Amino acid sequence: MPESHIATKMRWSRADVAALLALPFPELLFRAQTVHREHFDPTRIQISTLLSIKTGGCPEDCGYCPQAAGYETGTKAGRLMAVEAVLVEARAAKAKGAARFCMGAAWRSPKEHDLDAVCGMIEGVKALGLETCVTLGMLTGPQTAKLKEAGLDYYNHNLDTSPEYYGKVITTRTYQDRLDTLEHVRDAGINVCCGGIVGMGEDESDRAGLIATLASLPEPPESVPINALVAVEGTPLAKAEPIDAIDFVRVIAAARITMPRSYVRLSAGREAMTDEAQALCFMAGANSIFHGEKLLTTKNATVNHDEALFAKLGLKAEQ
Ligand code: SAM
Ligand code: DTB
Ligand code: SF4
Repeated sequence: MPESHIATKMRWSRADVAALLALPFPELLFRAQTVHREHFDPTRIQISTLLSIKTGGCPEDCGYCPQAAGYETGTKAGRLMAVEAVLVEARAAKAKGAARFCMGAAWRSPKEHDLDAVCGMIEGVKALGLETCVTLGMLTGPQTAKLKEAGLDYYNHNLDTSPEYYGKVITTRTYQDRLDTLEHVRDAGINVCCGGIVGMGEDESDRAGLIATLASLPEPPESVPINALVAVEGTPLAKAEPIDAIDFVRVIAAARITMPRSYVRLSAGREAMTDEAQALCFMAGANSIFHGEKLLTTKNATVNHDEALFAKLGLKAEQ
């Protein structure tokens, strides 16, 4: 199995990752912690805040998503927010300790005039001294160039699951579409934020396939969000069996070991997690979270709860 210190130049096969996921838990955690400490201070957590700048009414059919127009989820579709309203939220996020401000839009891909408006938001948020991230759906090469020019730091575009399981969850675009956008983002010199969702009925081999694909991209993503499905009533995945907490920690550990220099974000799903499960995620190498009462449309762990958890675990926000 590949050694961690040369892993950035390494290609990880699905079998390699499956072998990691199957390790005895103490062994897996020890390996993840060893790799984590080679590259990071394990007591520091990167803090990002999310804002939905354009909610609902999305033409895509992602089986997990409350914002897809085709599902009755009670999500109210809105228009793109005004720049000034976004900046009010960004200032509040900064005051609460966020270092990065992530803006999400429920689009298949952005229209040109919408992209121009988002560029204005990026410029405004950057001027506050925050890092910027946006997730807007599929992009062309010229669109990524425009975002780079506006000063965008990160683009979030998730592969979500293994290539094989993808078609069971989404039919309106392909895995290759996702990979193409990721290539445009990388070519434009924007940092890549790319991860997936677990707890969608996939098996362990699909989880291994997702992690192996992420780790074997030409460059691993700088930021790897691992989401536990937030099962929303009205979506096709509303009744999906929740992932076992230990299995979730295993996925975090595998992401850490295979992408040693990346930030691994314990992303959606924290609201439903115990403190103990979150603590294990941090011990397995997770070093980033979304902070704030809301993700895009669903509830996040509360700010008060996070403060208490960080104090209990001796964790500090990375500035
Ligand atoms: N529309 C754009 C796209 O899909 O690329 C950007 C916004 S979309 C909501 C961003 C990501 O949120 C998705 O790729 C998915 O990984 C994650 N996501 C959406 N709904 C989720 C849910 N119910 N639970 C966990 N993650 C979810
Ligand atoms: C990511 O990987 N997770 C975030 C962010 N990137 C955009 C989104 C989570 C969304 C959870 C469901 C919701 O709140 O609508
Ligand atoms: Fe649309 Fe993104 Fe939700 Fe898919 S995940 S339905 S593309 S908002």
